[in-house]
Amino acid sequence: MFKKILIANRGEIAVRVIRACREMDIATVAIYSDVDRAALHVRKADEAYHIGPAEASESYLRVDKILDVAKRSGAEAIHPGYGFLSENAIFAQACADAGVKFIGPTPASMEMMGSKTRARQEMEEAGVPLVPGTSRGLESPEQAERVAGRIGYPVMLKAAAGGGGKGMRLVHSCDELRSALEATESEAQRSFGDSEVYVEKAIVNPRHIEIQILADEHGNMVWLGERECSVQRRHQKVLEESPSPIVDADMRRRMGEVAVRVAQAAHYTNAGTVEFLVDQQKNFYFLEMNTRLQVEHPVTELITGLDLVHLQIRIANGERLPFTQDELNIRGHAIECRIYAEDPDNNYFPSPGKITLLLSPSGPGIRRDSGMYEGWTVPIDYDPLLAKLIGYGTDRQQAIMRLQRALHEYFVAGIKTNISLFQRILQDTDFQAGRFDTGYLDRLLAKDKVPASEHAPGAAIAAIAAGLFAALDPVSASRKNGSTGGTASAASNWKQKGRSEALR
Ligand code: MV4
Repeated sequence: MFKKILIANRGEIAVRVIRACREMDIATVAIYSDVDRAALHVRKADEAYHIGPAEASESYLRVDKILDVAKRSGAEAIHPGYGFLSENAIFAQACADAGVKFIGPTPASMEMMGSKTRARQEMEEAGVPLVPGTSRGLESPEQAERVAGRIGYPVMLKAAAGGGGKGMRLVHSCDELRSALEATESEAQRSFGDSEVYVEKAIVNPRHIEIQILADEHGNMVWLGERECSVQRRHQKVLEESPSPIVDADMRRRMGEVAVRVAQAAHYTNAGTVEFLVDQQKNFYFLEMNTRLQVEHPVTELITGLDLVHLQIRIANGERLPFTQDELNIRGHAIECRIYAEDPDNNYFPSPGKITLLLSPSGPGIRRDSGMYEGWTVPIDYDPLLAKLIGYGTDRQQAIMRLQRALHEYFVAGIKTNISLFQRILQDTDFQAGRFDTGYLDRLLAKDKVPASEHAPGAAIAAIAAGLFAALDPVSASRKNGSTGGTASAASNWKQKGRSEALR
């Protein structure tokens, strides 16, 4: 087994990997930029190396600096986490060339899945269900019109080098097609340096459901159930759960078998995720494969009882999968909330700054993967994900109740977070009934919007003023409440004191 692993990442995922390494008696090496000197992953690792300024392009994306740290520290393997260099085939190849094991798939698998047209060609060959469309770049507007006419509007134009919602355009009719194609091509050229664009039939109000797979380096592969990821905003997932409320045992097995077929066609190794679009008739279509450990992997860990990071490391070490598909059981229900440093009252704009007070939830059925601590300053330079709060229960109802309780316990002061959004989602009747698709969250947020003309700030200001008065002058407030002092009010005085401290 490896004796030392470098974690080429930051934040909660770096902490997650460090935890697995500690359990496996593997030493850890952290890297950090200027603004991450005091970050949690740096404090938890055995060693830490400064690699440059805040800009990711000069630090967490610098292949040369990271491999230099691997050499200096004697790390034998690199875990890339998610984001940054995790899906970069050039980085994976550079690791191999430097004699450092990349904990993930081969550069060839990553390249195949990096090009969406290449992936479609290979998957078509393997008999994987695809959304009707082209598996090669469009060669002319006339060809685009022919294909779109044949598959029927609406259609989706997509950049071959895109993915995750980048470089996509919905086209409703033939009139829009030419200008949309030109716009998508020039945007693809600007964003990815590759103007290749293909077309697919647009699935209206789809669900986004993905299958976790694991593959060892001896040809063994398993699927680990699905994750329902439809609750998202602007292609940023907000809440994920497993099982999906709409997937039954038969659909799960069929999706799992297709996901394994995808992985086999890609000669895939290590952990990966196969994304599907699911239409209103529950037909599912291959969309793309993510060649990394994903943010939402904990929900799969909770319903399978596996540790995906341990398994990634063992697979990278050349070991065989320690179980077969038949030996796997899915039990219970897990839901993950992504806690972001964002301001719900300002269009979910990033909200960096110092965390002045932090009260964190725990207790039955709660897992928290966090990269923050009290006194730490959240930098503006990276993804605003602070923590993941995952609720687990014997069924969906219990997972929801436990999460609601834990969210109530969560208190983060000094910065804004999206914690209140989850209370809103979890109490929504459509969410509770499992009735949602990828448009759900936008619709929910639109419901909350009150026209400016209907704002009545006077009542809210009066209520806040009364609350402040009661908190800052507890003696007169408690006299008004008819309190006569003694032991009962001694307890409540502590509460009053806490409240007024929190208001300072
Ligand atoms: C689609 C689609 C409808 N039809 N493709 C967005 C992310 C990228 N991976 C693909 N995406 C979509 N592709 C066809 N042919 C709708 C989406 C889509 C979406 C997909 C997954 C999760 C959220 C989404 C939100 C809007 C659109």
